[in-house]
Amino acid sequence: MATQRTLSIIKPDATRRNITGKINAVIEEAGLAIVSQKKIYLSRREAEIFYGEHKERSFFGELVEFMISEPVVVQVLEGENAVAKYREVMGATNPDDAADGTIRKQFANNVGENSVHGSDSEESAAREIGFFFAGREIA
Ligand code: FUP
Repeated sequence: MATQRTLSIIKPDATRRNITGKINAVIEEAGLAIVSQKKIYLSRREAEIFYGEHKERSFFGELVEFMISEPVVVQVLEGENAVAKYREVMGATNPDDAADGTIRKQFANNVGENSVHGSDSEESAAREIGFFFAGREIA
């Protein structure tokens, strides 16, 4: 497996609870390196574009409000097979279905406030890293 990069977001439920360090510890213990990160407020427009694939879903409005309610930490993670690896480390979207030891099992409040985002494919990772880090050199 080749070294890959993936885009992670530590979401508002986690920044609000001051647990970004705990989540980063799980990421690093899993062997993924945090090669870049920044804490930012998403604009409404950015949140709507980022989750555009869900715009017809009933939860879209709530999801956008949530994502702009507090700062987020956007990160580029690197490691062997990083896209699939981070999906494993995050656990299932709904924390009730997430495996023990995963970030969502340990920290998520519910299916909406689920603490982290991770790209779902190499193509999404490239697009999402470009969305947040375009034009910047990444370590
Ligand atoms: P994931 O790839 O695991 O982040 O999950 P999805 O792309 O399916 O969903 C993206 C986000 O939409 C979730 F992180 C939270 C929100 N969502 C809900 O609020 N309710 C749902 O039933 C499904 C997703």
